[in-house]
Amino acid sequence: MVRFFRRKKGAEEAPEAAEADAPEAVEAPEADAPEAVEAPAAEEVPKSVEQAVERTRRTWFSRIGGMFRRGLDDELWAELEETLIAADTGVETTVKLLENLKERVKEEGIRDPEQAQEALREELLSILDVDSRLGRLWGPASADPSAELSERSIGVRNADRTGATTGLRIGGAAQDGGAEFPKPAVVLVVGVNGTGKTTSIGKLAHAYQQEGRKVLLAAADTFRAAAIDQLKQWGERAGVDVIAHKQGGDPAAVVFDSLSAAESRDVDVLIIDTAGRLHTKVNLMEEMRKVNRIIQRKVPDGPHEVLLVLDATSGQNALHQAKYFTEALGVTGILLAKLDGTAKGGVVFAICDQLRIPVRFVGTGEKAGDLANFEPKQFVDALFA
Ligand SMILES: Nc1nc2c(ncn2[C@@H]2O[C@H](COP(=O)(O)OP(=O)(O)OP(=O)(O)O)[C@@H](O)[C@H]2O)c(=O)[nH]1
Ligand SMILES: [Mg+2]
Repeated sequence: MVRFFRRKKGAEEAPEAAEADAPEAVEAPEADAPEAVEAPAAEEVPKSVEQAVERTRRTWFSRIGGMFRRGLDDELWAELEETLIAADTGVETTVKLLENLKERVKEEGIRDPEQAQEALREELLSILDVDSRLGRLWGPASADPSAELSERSIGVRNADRTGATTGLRIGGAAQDGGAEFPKPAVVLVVGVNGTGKTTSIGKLAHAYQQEGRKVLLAAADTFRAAAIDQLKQWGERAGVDVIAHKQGGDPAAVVFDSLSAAESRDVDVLIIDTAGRLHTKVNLMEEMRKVNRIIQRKVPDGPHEVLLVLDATSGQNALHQAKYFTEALGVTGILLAKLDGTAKGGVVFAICDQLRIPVRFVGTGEKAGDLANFEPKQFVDALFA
């Protein structure tokens, strides 16, 4: 699937002064003044998921067909195990997967290599089938009536969310009228340092902006001045405002200000960037919980999504990080960044199997358009293409 981006609408707003109701003992937010900036390289063709998993396919999965053709014996199972683990599928997940597969081959009396390989694809797909209705923005837009019911019960829209211009399903596409899109929708983005949080926020901001949603970004990663500048740059490129304080400021105060600004500026989507590490005396999880509390004080049903950004190139480490964030913060979705940068895309199976949290997006490059929804079938097909 190749998606094209159109040039963004030239609807940049004059920045406003920061809100007056900031808590005391907080520095006045800096004026965040995106000037008229050139549109991002919007005509570039974004990298597709197929391109992003090409290395994983070529390095590992392309061998699998040959293995099956040599016969369904112990050697096959051993080779498969080795290959899947090498592709970062994780020992636990791989062992479970192969046990299920062997059992199926036995029970169904499968002798045909092609049929056996098809069974492997099905088993891989079933691992990715995380039936999760977590979060308010990115849940499945299913035609299944039972899904419709449970979605309604937690207040999630069940409309077609395909973006009008980006092709991304990011919730509340303009053509839906957005009746049940929470306003402002609050997305809290978390993850350890360097995973791709700020870049991914830039991509999401760009996508929402393309759909005609008014976006505001909050620079609650106050750990490094460069982090604030980086978010501002993405804000400029996407043509959206950024609320920022100075380096070393209280992240919760930035969040507080951004929530006030979101209200007064009639913002549709507020996306909050957070630090992946802090000065040693502050516990990162405590800080994140505090940010969460501030959000809930102003937006009782928020944050509507807690997006954990994982780095696909960090393999099984990504999983350890994920566990620690999900336990502390109630993560509702995962964005797997840098899928294009690894030959070990099998990590997606380990993540889905072990966390049972939906992977909503994958990062396929460093550009604004290099973001795709994660579609299990498309992903497995790309691995075996
Ligand atoms: N190839 C590729 N690179 C990416 C992707 N997403 C992010 N990056 C790169 O990864 C690096 C780190 O990204 P950041 O967005 O700064 O990561 P971060 O999590 O905000 O980092 P900290 O603010 O230090 O915690 C940058 O060089 C990005 O360009 C992706 O999907 N593909
Ligand atoms: Mg960052």
